[in-house]
Amino acid sequence: MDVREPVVAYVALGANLGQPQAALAQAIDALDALPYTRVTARSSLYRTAPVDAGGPDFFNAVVQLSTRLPAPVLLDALQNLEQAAGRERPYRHAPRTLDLDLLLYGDARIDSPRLTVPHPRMHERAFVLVPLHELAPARVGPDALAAVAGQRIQRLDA
Ligand code: A4P
Ligand code: MG
Repeated sequence: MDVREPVVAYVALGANLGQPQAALAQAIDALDALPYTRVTARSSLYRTAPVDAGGPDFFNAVVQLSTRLPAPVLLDALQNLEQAAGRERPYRHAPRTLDLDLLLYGDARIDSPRLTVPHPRMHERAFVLVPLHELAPARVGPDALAAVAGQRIQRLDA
């Protein structure tokens, strides 16, 4: 792999099956253990109403990474962690033991068949915008939070 400058990336974590809080905590540790990657900040943990999805409430959080991994390699790593957590994909938006979405990768705009960055649905979702705003208020537009204010989200820790 090329030696390259670290990039600041943001990853959204979500789970609503099994033991969601434990799954998120383990995933954050696993992200910090990835090669060429450090978790440099983590949001509070949130309990959220499912959006366009069924099943119980979700637990959601966002982490900030400093990584030298290229974005497609980082996506591979996220998908490997989802698999390791027992993720099954019976249908789109099915309840899940762990979902890891790459929200932002520096200022990159990526539109490939398997990777779109910024994440195409992040601006519709309080469960992404509220924790992202904690870590990177400048990356969340002033009207964005107001637009999702009707979605139920409860902060569980400070
Ligand atoms: N993919 C493309 N761009 C990206 C990206 N930036 N990050 C591709 C991650 N993956 C990306 O994802 C489908 C495909 O998206 C992948 O193969 C990847 O190549 P998936 O995780 O397999 O499927 P999914 O999660 O069921 O679908 P999708 O569209 O990713 O769903 P979302 O948008 O992740 O939404 N409600 C609450 N309260 N909390 C939640 O966390 N999550 C969802 C899932 C719905 N409702 C929710 C929550
Ligand atoms: Mg996903």
